Amino acid sequence: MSTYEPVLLARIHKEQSHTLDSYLADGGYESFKKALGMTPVEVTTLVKDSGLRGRGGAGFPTGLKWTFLPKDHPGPIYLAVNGDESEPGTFNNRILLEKDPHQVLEGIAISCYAIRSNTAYLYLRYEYGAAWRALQKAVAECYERGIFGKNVFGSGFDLDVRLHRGAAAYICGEETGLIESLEGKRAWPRIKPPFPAIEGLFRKPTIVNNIETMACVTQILKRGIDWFKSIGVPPDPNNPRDAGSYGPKLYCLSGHVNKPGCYEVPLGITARQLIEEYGGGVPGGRGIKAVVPGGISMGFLAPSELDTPLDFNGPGKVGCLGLGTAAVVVIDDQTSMVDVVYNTARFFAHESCGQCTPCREGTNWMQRILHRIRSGQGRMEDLDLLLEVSGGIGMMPGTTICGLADGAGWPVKNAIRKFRSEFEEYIQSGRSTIKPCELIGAH
Ligand code: L3W
Ligand code: SF4
Repeated sequence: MSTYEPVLLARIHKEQSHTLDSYLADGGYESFKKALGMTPVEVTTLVKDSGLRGRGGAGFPTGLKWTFLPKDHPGPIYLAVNGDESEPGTFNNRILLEKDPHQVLEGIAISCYAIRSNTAYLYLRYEYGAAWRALQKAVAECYERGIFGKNVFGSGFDLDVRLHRGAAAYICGEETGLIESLEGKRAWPRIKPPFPAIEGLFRKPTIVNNIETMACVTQILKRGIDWFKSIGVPPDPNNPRDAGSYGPKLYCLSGHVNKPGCYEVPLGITARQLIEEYGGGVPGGRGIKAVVPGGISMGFLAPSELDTPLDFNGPGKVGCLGLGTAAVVVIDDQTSMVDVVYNTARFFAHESCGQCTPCREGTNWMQRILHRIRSGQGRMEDLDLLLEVSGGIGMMPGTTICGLADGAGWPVKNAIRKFRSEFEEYIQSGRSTIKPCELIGAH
Protein backbone atom coordinates (compact mmCIF):
# COMPACT_ATOMS: atom_id res chain seq x y z
CA MET A 1 0.00 0.00 0.00
CA SER A 2 1.15 3.52 -0.80
CA THR A 3 2.74 5.49 2.06
CA TYR A 4 1.00 8.63 0.83
CA GLU A 5 -0.65 10.65 3.66
CA PRO A 6 -3.98 12.20 2.63
CA VAL A 7 -4.09 15.97 2.46
CA LEU A 8 -7.45 16.81 0.86
CA LEU A 9 -9.22 14.36 3.16
CA ALA A 10 -6.89 14.92 6.15
CA ARG A 11 -9.54 16.63 8.27
CA ILE A 12 -12.70 14.70 7.44
CA HIS A 13 -12.62 12.34 10.44
CA LYS A 14 -12.10 15.11 12.98
CA GLU A 15 -14.89 16.16 15.33
CA GLN A 16 -16.74 19.20 13.97
CA SER A 17 -14.44 19.26 10.92
CA HIS A 18 -17.01 21.31 9.02
CA THR A 19 -16.96 24.29 11.41
CA LEU A 20 -14.95 27.46 10.95
CA ASP A 21 -13.42 27.22 14.44
CA SER A 22 -12.12 23.75 13.70
CA TYR A 23 -10.77 24.87 10.32
CA LEU A 24 -9.07 27.96 11.77
CA ALA A 25 -7.46 25.82 14.48
CA ASP A 26 -5.80 23.84 11.67
CA GLY A 27 -4.42 26.96 9.99
CA GLY A 28 -7.46 27.60 7.84
CA TYR A 29 -7.63 30.69 5.61
CA GLU A 30 -3.88 31.32 5.97
CA SER A 31 -3.51 30.32 2.29
CA PHE A 32 -6.08 32.97 1.35
CA LYS A 33 -4.17 35.57 3.38
CA LYS A 34 -0.97 34.47 1.63
CA ALA A 35 -2.65 34.92 -1.76
CA LEU A 36 -3.86 38.40 -0.80
CA GLY A 37 -0.22 39.33 -0.21
CA MET A 38 0.58 38.39 -3.81
CA THR A 39 -0.68 39.91 -7.05
CA PRO A 40 -3.52 38.11 -8.91
CA VAL A 41 -1.08 37.37 -11.73
CA GLU A 42 1.37 35.78 -9.28
CA VAL A 43 -1.37 33.53 -7.87
CA THR A 44 -2.47 32.52 -11.38
CA THR A 45 1.12 31.78 -12.36
CA LEU A 46 1.61 29.67 -9.24
CA VAL A 47 -1.47 27.56 -10.04
CA LYS A 48 -0.46 27.31 -13.69
CA ASP A 49 3.09 26.23 -12.81
CA SER A 50 1.81 23.62 -10.37
CA GLY A 51 0.39 21.67 -13.31
CA LEU A 52 -3.01 21.38 -11.62
CA ARG A 53 -5.57 19.93 -14.03
CA GLY A 54 -9.30 20.24 -13.43
CA ARG A 55 -10.79 17.42 -11.40
CA GLY A 56 -14.33 17.58 -12.86
CA GLY A 57 -13.81 15.23 -15.78
CA ALA A 58 -11.93 16.90 -18.63
CA GLY A 59 -8.58 17.42 -16.88
CA PHE A 60 -8.11 20.84 -18.47
CA PRO A 61 -5.13 22.79 -16.95
CA THR A 62 -6.67 25.10 -14.34
CA GLY A 63 -4.18 27.99 -14.44
CA LEU A 64 -4.20 27.97 -18.25
CA LYS A 65 -8.00 28.26 -18.23
CA TRP A 66 -7.73 31.29 -15.96
CA THR A 67 -5.40 32.99 -18.44
CA PHE A 68 -8.12 32.76 -21.15
CA LEU A 69 -10.05 35.55 -19.41
CA PRO A 70 -9.92 38.78 -21.40
CA LYS A 71 -7.16 41.05 -20.16
CA ASP A 72 -8.20 44.37 -18.59
CA HIS A 73 -11.90 43.44 -18.69
CA PRO A 74 -13.91 46.10 -16.79
CA GLY A 75 -15.90 43.32 -15.09
CA PRO A 76 -17.75 41.75 -13.62
CA ILE A 77 -15.93 38.46 -13.96
CA TYR A 78 -17.51 35.43 -12.31
CA LEU A 79 -16.34 32.17 -10.80
CA ALA A 80 -18.89 29.37 -11.10
CA VAL A 81 -17.99 26.37 -8.98
CA ASN A 82 -19.43 23.13 -10.24
CA GLY A 83 -20.79 21.01 -7.40
CA ASP A 84 -23.47 19.37 -9.52
CA GLU A 85 -21.74 16.04 -9.05
CA SER A 86 -23.96 13.67 -11.04
CA GLU A 87 -21.70 11.25 -12.86
CA PRO A 88 -22.79 7.83 -11.54
CA GLY A 89 -20.36 6.50 -8.94
CA THR A 90 -18.92 9.94 -8.18
CA PHE A 91 -19.11 11.25 -4.60
CA ASN A 92 -15.80 12.97 -3.83
CA ASN A 93 -17.28 16.47 -3.99
CA ARG A 94 -20.03 15.49 -1.56
CA ILE A 95 -17.52 14.28 1.02
CA LEU A 96 -15.42 17.43 0.75
CA LEU A 97 -18.47 19.67 1.09
CA GLU A 98 -20.08 17.79 3.96
CA LYS A 99 -16.91 17.29 5.99
CA ASP A 100 -14.55 20.12 5.08
CA PRO A 101 -16.48 22.89 3.30
CA HIS A 102 -14.03 25.59 4.37
CA GLN A 103 -11.16 23.93 2.48
CA VAL A 104 -13.28 24.34 -0.67
CA LEU A 105 -14.45 27.86 0.22
CA GLU A 106 -10.85 28.92 0.81
CA GLY A 107 -9.93 27.67 -2.66
CA ILE A 108 -12.86 29.64 -4.06
CA ALA A 109 -11.67 32.80 -2.30
CA ILE A 110 -8.12 32.35 -3.62
CA SER A 111 -9.37 31.61 -7.15
CA CYS A 112 -11.65 34.66 -7.16
CA TYR A 113 -8.75 36.86 -6.15
CA ALA A 114 -6.53 35.34 -8.85
CA ILE A 115 -9.07 35.89 -11.64
CA ARG A 116 -10.16 39.33 -10.33
CA SER A 117 -13.67 38.19 -9.58
CA ASN A 118 -15.68 39.59 -6.69
CA THR A 119 -18.49 37.06 -7.01
CA ALA A 120 -18.49 33.29 -6.92
CA TYR A 121 -21.50 31.06 -7.38
CA LEU A 122 -21.34 27.57 -5.97
CA TYR A 123 -23.81 25.34 -7.81
CA LEU A 124 -24.74 22.32 -5.71
CA ARG A 125 -26.46 19.16 -6.84
CA TYR A 126 -30.07 19.24 -5.58
CA GLU A 127 -29.88 15.83 -3.87
CA TYR A 128 -26.97 16.85 -1.61
CA GLY A 129 -29.01 17.99 1.42
CA ALA A 130 -26.31 17.51 4.06
CA ALA A 131 -23.73 19.33 1.92
CA TRP A 132 -26.23 22.13 1.34
CA ARG A 133 -26.73 22.63 5.07
CA ALA A 134 -22.98 22.45 5.77
CA LEU A 135 -22.30 25.01 3.05
CA GLN A 136 -24.99 27.43 4.18
CA LYS A 137 -23.53 27.38 7.68
CA ALA A 138 -19.94 27.69 6.45
CA VAL A 139 -20.69 30.64 4.16
CA ALA A 140 -22.60 32.42 6.95
CA GLU A 141 -19.62 31.91 9.29
CA CYS A 142 -17.30 33.46 6.71
CA TYR A 143 -19.46 36.56 6.39
CA GLU A 144 -19.74 36.89 10.18
CA ARG A 145 -15.94 36.77 10.62
CA GLY A 146 -15.08 39.09 7.72
CA ILE A 147 -13.58 36.37 5.50
CA PHE A 148 -16.21 37.14 2.88
CA GLY A 149 -17.83 40.51 2.27
CA LYS A 150 -16.31 43.94 1.86
CA ASN A 151 -12.59 44.57 2.27
CA VAL A 152 -11.68 41.07 3.42
CA PHE A 153 -8.86 40.96 5.97
CA GLY A 154 -8.41 44.70 5.32
CA SER A 155 -7.03 43.93 1.86
CA GLY A 156 -9.37 46.13 -0.15
CA PHE A 157 -10.67 43.00 -1.91
CA ASP A 158 -14.45 42.42 -1.84
CA LEU A 159 -15.83 38.91 -2.13
CA ASP A 160 -19.35 37.52 -2.32
CA VAL A 161 -19.99 33.78 -2.39
CA ARG A 162 -23.52 32.76 -3.34
CA LEU A 163 -24.99 29.29 -3.10
CA HIS A 164 -27.34 27.89 -5.70
CA ARG A 165 -29.11 24.55 -5.43
CA GLY A 166 -29.44 22.56 -8.64
CA ALA A 167 -32.45 21.04 -10.31
CA ALA A 168 -31.73 17.30 -10.09
CA ALA A 169 -30.62 16.90 -13.70
CA TYR A 170 -27.27 15.53 -14.96
CA ILE A 171 -27.05 18.16 -17.66
CA CYS A 172 -26.83 20.95 -15.04
CA GLY A 173 -23.23 19.75 -14.53
CA GLU A 174 -22.26 20.58 -18.11
CA GLU A 175 -20.60 23.96 -17.70
CA THR A 176 -22.85 25.97 -20.02
CA GLY A 177 -25.96 24.10 -18.84
CA LEU A 178 -24.93 25.09 -15.33
CA ILE A 179 -24.59 28.70 -16.42
CA GLU A 180 -28.05 28.67 -18.02
CA SER A 181 -29.48 27.15 -14.84
CA LEU A 182 -27.79 29.81 -12.70
CA GLU A 183 -29.48 32.40 -14.91
CA GLY A 184 -32.81 30.82 -14.00
CA LYS A 185 -33.36 29.03 -17.28
CA ARG A 186 -33.66 25.42 -18.38
CA ALA A 187 -30.14 23.89 -18.38
CA TRP A 188 -29.73 23.66 -22.13
CA PRO A 189 -26.01 23.68 -22.99
CA ARG A 190 -24.73 26.45 -25.24
CA ILE A 191 -22.66 26.04 -28.37
CA LYS A 192 -18.93 26.64 -27.71
CA PRO A 193 -17.14 28.83 -28.66
CA PRO A 194 -17.55 31.29 -27.15
CA PHE A 195 -16.15 29.48 -24.14
CA PRO A 196 -17.36 30.66 -20.73
CA ALA A 197 -13.99 32.32 -20.09
CA ILE A 198 -14.95 34.79 -22.80
CA GLU A 199 -18.75 34.86 -22.47
CA GLY A 200 -20.31 32.96 -19.60
CA LEU A 201 -22.68 33.79 -16.77
CA PHE A 202 -24.89 36.79 -17.62
CA ARG A 203 -22.75 36.96 -20.82
CA LYS A 204 -19.73 37.99 -18.74
CA PRO A 205 -16.33 36.22 -18.58
CA THR A 206 -16.70 33.23 -16.27
CA ILE A 207 -14.43 30.50 -15.01
CA VAL A 208 -16.09 27.18 -14.26
CA ASN A 209 -14.08 24.94 -11.92
CA ASN A 210 -14.87 21.79 -9.99
CA ILE A 211 -15.10 21.47 -6.16
CA GLU A 212 -12.05 19.18 -5.80
CA THR A 213 -10.07 21.58 -8.01
CA MET A 214 -10.82 24.35 -5.48
CA ALA A 215 -9.58 22.19 -2.60
CA CYS A 216 -6.37 21.56 -4.57
CA VAL A 217 -5.89 25.33 -5.03
CA THR A 218 -6.01 25.78 -1.24
CA GLN A 219 -3.35 23.10 -0.75
CA ILE A 220 -1.10 24.40 -3.55
CA LEU A 221 -1.07 27.86 -1.92
CA LYS A 222 -0.36 26.27 1.46
CA ARG A 223 2.26 23.68 0.47
CA GLY A 224 3.76 25.01 -2.75
CA ILE A 225 4.40 23.82 -6.26
CA ASP A 226 7.22 21.42 -5.34
CA TRP A 227 4.94 19.51 -3.00
CA PHE A 228 2.22 19.22 -5.65
CA LYS A 229 4.62 18.15 -8.37
CA SER A 230 6.24 15.56 -6.11
CA ILE A 231 2.96 13.62 -6.31
CA GLY A 232 1.53 11.92 -9.38
CA VAL A 233 2.90 11.40 -12.87
CA PRO A 234 5.17 13.79 -14.85
CA PRO A 235 4.45 14.53 -18.54
CA ASP A 236 5.09 11.75 -21.02
CA PRO A 237 8.43 12.70 -22.74
CA ASN A 238 7.15 11.12 -25.96
CA ASN A 239 4.06 13.31 -25.99
CA PRO A 240 4.85 17.04 -26.24
CA ARG A 241 1.15 17.89 -25.65
CA ASP A 242 0.94 16.01 -22.35
CA ALA A 243 0.68 18.26 -19.30
CA GLY A 244 1.32 15.42 -16.85
CA SER A 245 -0.95 14.23 -14.06
CA TYR A 246 0.33 15.89 -10.92
CA GLY A 247 -1.07 15.91 -7.42
CA PRO A 248 -3.38 13.84 -5.28
CA LYS A 249 -6.75 12.60 -6.56
CA LEU A 250 -9.91 11.49 -4.84
CA TYR A 251 -10.88 8.14 -6.38
CA CYS A 252 -14.43 6.96 -5.71
CA LEU A 253 -14.42 3.18 -5.55
CA SER A 254 -17.74 1.35 -5.74
CA GLY A 255 -19.48 -1.69 -7.18
CA HIS A 256 -18.30 -5.20 -6.36
CA VAL A 257 -15.55 -4.44 -3.85
CA ASN A 258 -15.28 -5.32 -0.19
CA LYS A 259 -14.41 -1.80 0.94
CA PRO A 260 -16.05 0.82 -1.29
CA GLY A 261 -15.15 4.41 -0.47
CA CYS A 262 -13.44 7.62 -1.43
CA TYR A 263 -9.66 7.19 -1.38
CA GLU A 264 -7.10 9.96 -1.72
CA VAL A 265 -3.99 8.67 -3.46
CA PRO A 266 -1.46 10.02 -5.98
CA LEU A 267 -2.67 10.25 -9.57
CA GLY A 268 -1.42 7.25 -11.50
CA ILE A 269 -2.41 4.44 -9.14
CA THR A 270 -3.43 1.42 -11.19
CA ALA A 271 -6.94 0.02 -11.16
CA ARG A 272 -5.61 -3.24 -9.71
CA GLN A 273 -3.83 -1.50 -6.82
CA LEU A 274 -6.89 0.55 -6.01
CA ILE A 275 -9.21 -2.45 -6.03
CA GLU A 276 -6.94 -4.86 -4.19
CA GLU A 277 -4.98 -2.67 -1.79
CA TYR A 278 -7.70 -0.15 -0.93
CA GLY A 279 -10.94 -1.89 -1.88
CA GLY A 280 -9.98 -5.25 -0.36
CA GLY A 281 -10.76 -7.15 -3.57
CA VAL A 282 -14.03 -8.53 -4.86
CA PRO A 283 -16.53 -10.09 -2.39
CA GLY A 284 -16.57 -13.89 -2.24
CA GLY A 285 -13.26 -14.06 -4.10
CA ARG A 286 -15.10 -13.73 -7.40
CA GLY A 287 -13.31 -12.59 -10.53
CA ILE A 288 -13.47 -9.19 -12.21
CA LYS A 289 -15.22 -8.92 -15.54
CA ALA A 290 -14.78 -5.19 -16.15
CA VAL A 291 -13.90 -1.96 -14.39
CA VAL A 292 -15.24 1.50 -15.14
CA PRO A 293 -12.13 3.70 -14.86
CA GLY A 294 -13.74 7.06 -14.14
CA GLY A 295 -17.47 7.46 -14.58
CA ILE A 296 -19.68 5.46 -16.91
CA SER A 297 -19.07 7.76 -19.91
CA MET A 298 -15.48 6.56 -19.99
CA GLY A 299 -16.07 2.93 -21.02
CA PHE A 300 -14.57 -0.19 -19.47
CA LEU A 301 -11.24 -1.77 -18.62
CA ALA A 302 -11.08 -5.48 -19.43
CA PRO A 303 -9.40 -7.84 -16.89
CA SER A 304 -6.19 -7.74 -18.95
CA GLU A 305 -6.12 -3.92 -18.59
CA LEU A 306 -6.24 -3.65 -14.80
CA ASP A 307 -2.62 -2.49 -14.60
CA THR A 308 -3.58 0.67 -16.46
CA PRO A 309 -2.48 3.76 -14.50
CA LEU A 310 -5.50 5.86 -13.62
CA ASP A 311 -3.91 9.17 -14.59
CA PHE A 312 -5.15 11.59 -17.25
CA ASN A 313 -3.51 9.49 -20.02
CA GLY A 314 -3.75 5.86 -18.94
CA PRO A 315 -7.40 4.93 -19.62
CA GLY A 316 -7.25 6.61 -23.05
CA LYS A 317 -4.43 4.29 -24.09
CA VAL A 318 -6.65 1.23 -23.69
CA GLY A 319 -9.67 2.54 -25.56
CA CYS A 320 -11.47 4.37 -22.75
CA LEU A 321 -12.54 7.99 -23.15
CA GLY A 322 -10.31 9.19 -20.31
CA LEU A 323 -10.01 9.40 -16.54
CA GLY A 324 -13.27 11.35 -16.22
CA THR A 325 -14.21 11.90 -12.60
CA ALA A 326 -12.07 8.98 -11.34
CA ALA A 327 -15.19 7.10 -10.25
CA VAL A 328 -14.00 3.50 -10.39
CA VAL A 329 -16.81 0.94 -10.54
CA VAL A 330 -15.96 -2.76 -10.27
CA ILE A 331 -18.13 -5.27 -12.14
CA ASP A 332 -17.74 -8.91 -11.08
CA ASP A 333 -17.82 -11.98 -13.30
CA GLN A 334 -21.39 -12.86 -12.27
CA THR A 335 -22.74 -9.69 -13.87
CA SER A 336 -24.03 -9.46 -17.42
CA MET A 337 -22.38 -6.75 -19.51
CA VAL A 338 -25.62 -6.54 -21.47
CA ASP A 339 -27.37 -5.44 -18.27
CA VAL A 340 -24.57 -3.01 -17.40
CA VAL A 341 -24.66 -1.35 -20.81
CA TYR A 342 -28.46 -1.24 -20.82
CA ASN A 343 -28.42 0.61 -17.48
CA THR A 344 -25.88 3.03 -18.91
CA ALA A 345 -27.95 3.66 -22.03
CA ARG A 346 -31.13 4.10 -20.01
CA PHE A 347 -29.41 6.68 -17.82
CA PHE A 348 -28.26 8.80 -20.74
CA ALA A 349 -31.57 8.52 -22.58
CA HIS A 350 -33.22 9.93 -19.46
CA GLU A 351 -30.64 12.68 -18.96
CA SER A 352 -30.32 13.93 -22.56
CA CYS A 353 -31.69 17.46 -22.64
CA GLY A 354 -33.17 16.79 -26.08
CA GLN A 355 -31.82 19.83 -27.95
CA CYS A 356 -29.77 17.83 -30.50
CA THR A 357 -31.40 15.17 -32.68
CA PRO A 358 -28.43 12.74 -32.69
CA CYS A 359 -28.37 12.76 -28.89
CA ARG A 360 -32.12 12.80 -28.24
CA GLU A 361 -32.83 10.04 -30.78
CA GLY A 362 -29.52 8.17 -30.49
CA THR A 363 -29.70 7.64 -26.74
CA ASN A 364 -33.26 6.34 -27.12
CA TRP A 365 -32.34 4.04 -30.01
CA MET A 366 -29.54 2.53 -27.98
CA GLN A 367 -31.81 2.00 -25.01
CA ARG A 368 -34.51 0.37 -27.15
CA ILE A 369 -32.10 -1.92 -29.01
CA LEU A 370 -30.50 -3.00 -25.74
CA HIS A 371 -33.95 -3.56 -24.22
CA ARG A 372 -34.79 -5.78 -27.19
CA ILE A 373 -31.61 -7.81 -26.63
CA ARG A 374 -32.33 -8.08 -22.91
CA SER A 375 -35.85 -9.30 -23.57
CA GLY A 376 -34.48 -12.23 -25.59
CA GLN A 377 -35.60 -10.75 -28.91
CA GLY A 378 -32.18 -9.51 -30.04
CA ARG A 379 -30.76 -10.05 -33.52
CA MET A 380 -27.08 -10.48 -34.29
CA GLU A 381 -27.14 -7.40 -36.54
CA ASP A 382 -28.24 -5.33 -33.53
CA LEU A 383 -24.60 -5.21 -32.42
CA ASP A 384 -23.42 -3.50 -35.59
CA LEU A 385 -26.47 -1.26 -35.43
CA LEU A 386 -25.46 -0.22 -31.90
CA LEU A 387 -21.90 0.42 -33.07
CA GLU A 388 -23.22 2.53 -35.94
CA VAL A 389 -25.56 4.62 -33.78
CA SER A 390 -23.02 5.12 -30.98
CA GLY A 391 -19.92 5.67 -33.10
CA GLY A 392 -20.72 5.97 -36.80
CA ILE A 393 -19.69 9.03 -38.82
CA GLY A 394 -22.46 11.62 -38.67
CA MET A 395 -24.24 9.74 -35.90
CA MET A 396 -23.83 10.59 -32.19
CA PRO A 397 -20.13 11.53 -31.81
CA GLY A 398 -19.08 15.05 -32.68
CA THR A 399 -22.46 16.14 -33.99
CA THR A 400 -23.96 17.69 -30.89
CA ILE A 401 -23.80 20.79 -28.74
CA CYS A 402 -22.26 19.19 -25.65
CA GLY A 403 -20.29 16.08 -24.77
CA LEU A 404 -23.21 14.06 -23.38
CA ALA A 405 -23.82 12.29 -26.69
CA ASP A 406 -20.17 11.24 -26.98
CA GLY A 407 -20.21 10.12 -23.35
CA ALA A 408 -23.41 8.14 -23.91
CA GLY A 409 -22.16 6.37 -27.02
CA TRP A 410 -18.67 5.52 -25.78
CA PRO A 411 -19.54 2.86 -23.15
CA VAL A 412 -21.86 1.12 -25.62
CA LYS A 413 -19.31 0.82 -28.42
CA ASN A 414 -16.47 0.15 -26.00
CA ALA A 415 -18.38 -2.72 -24.34
CA ILE A 416 -19.33 -4.29 -27.66
CA ARG A 417 -15.73 -4.08 -28.87
CA LYS A 418 -14.27 -5.56 -25.68
CA PHE A 419 -17.04 -8.02 -24.75
CA ARG A 420 -18.61 -8.83 -28.13
CA SER A 421 -18.67 -12.58 -27.60
CA GLU A 422 -20.75 -12.13 -24.44
CA PHE A 423 -23.29 -10.03 -26.35
CA GLU A 424 -23.38 -12.64 -29.14
CA GLU A 425 -23.89 -15.52 -26.70
CA TYR A 426 -26.66 -13.58 -24.99
CA ILE A 427 -28.47 -13.01 -28.29
CA GLN A 428 -27.98 -16.60 -29.45
CA SER A 429 -29.31 -18.01 -26.17
CA GLY A 430 -32.52 -16.01 -26.54
CA ARG A 431 -32.64 -15.68 -22.76
CA SER A 432 -33.67 -12.60 -20.81
CA THR A 433 -32.24 -11.08 -17.64
CA ILE A 434 -35.12 -8.66 -17.25
CA LYS A 435 -36.65 -8.93 -13.80
CA PRO A 436 -40.48 -8.81 -13.52
CA CYS A 437 -40.32 -5.53 -11.60
CA GLU A 438 -38.46 -3.89 -14.51
CA LEU A 439 -41.35 -4.55 -16.87
CA ILE A 440 -43.43 -1.94 -15.08
CA GLY A 441 -43.03 1.18 -17.17
CA ALA A 442 -40.60 -0.49 -19.60
CA HIS A 443 -40.28 0.88 -23.11
C1 L3W B 1 -11.33 28.69 -23.31
C2 L3W B 1 -10.58 27.32 -25.05
N1 L3W B 1 -11.70 27.65 -22.52
C3 L3W B 1 -11.46 24.28 -23.38
C4 L3W B 1 -12.39 24.97 -21.16
C5 L3W B 1 -13.86 24.63 -21.22
C6 L3W B 1 -14.01 23.75 -19.97
C7 L3W B 1 -12.69 23.01 -19.92
C8 L3W B 1 -12.71 21.63 -20.47
O1 L3W B 1 -16.46 18.13 -20.02
C9 L3W B 1 -15.81 16.02 -19.12
C10 L3W B 1 -16.63 15.37 -20.21
C11 L3W B 1 -17.57 14.47 -19.40
N2 L3W B 1 -10.78 28.57 -24.53
C12 L3W B 1 -10.97 26.20 -24.28
C13 L3W B 1 -11.52 26.43 -23.01
N3 L3W B 1 -11.81 25.22 -22.49
N4 L3W B 1 -10.93 24.86 -24.48
O2 L3W B 1 -11.77 23.82 -20.61
O3 L3W B 1 -13.46 21.60 -21.62
P1 L3W B 1 -14.01 20.28 -22.27
O4 L3W B 1 -14.96 20.72 -23.32
O5 L3W B 1 -12.88 19.43 -22.65
O6 L3W B 1 -14.76 19.51 -21.10
P2 L3W B 1 -16.20 19.64 -20.41
O7 L3W B 1 -17.27 19.98 -21.37
O8 L3W B 1 -16.11 20.51 -19.20
C14 L3W B 1 -16.16 17.46 -18.87
C15 L3W B 1 -16.70 14.13 -18.24
O9 L3W B 1 -16.04 15.31 -17.96
N5 L3W B 1 -17.45 13.61 -17.10
C16 L3W B 1 -17.95 14.43 -16.15
C17 L3W B 1 -19.21 14.34 -15.68
C18 L3W B 1 -19.66 14.74 -14.39
C19 L3W B 1 -19.00 15.42 -13.46
C20 L3W B 1 -19.27 15.26 -12.05
O10 L3W B 1 -20.13 14.49 -11.66
N6 L3W B 1 -18.52 15.98 -11.21
O11 L3W B 1 -18.03 16.28 -13.81
C21 L3W B 1 -17.60 12.28 -16.92
O12 L3W B 1 -17.01 11.39 -17.30
O13 L3W B 1 -17.96 13.34 -20.08
O14 L3W B 1 -15.75 14.59 -20.99
O15 L3W B 1 -14.17 24.52 -18.84
O16 L3W B 1 -14.64 25.77 -21.18
N7 L3W B 1 -10.02 27.23 -26.27
FE1 SF4 C 1 -28.57 18.20 -24.91
FE2 SF4 C 1 -27.52 15.88 -25.73
FE3 SF4 C 1 -27.30 18.05 -27.22
FE4 SF4 C 1 -25.94 17.88 -24.93
S1 SF4 C 1 -25.67 16.59 -26.74
S2 SF4 C 1 -27.07 19.66 -25.70
S3 SF4 C 1 -27.44 16.74 -23.69
S4 SF4 C 1 -29.21 16.98 -26.66
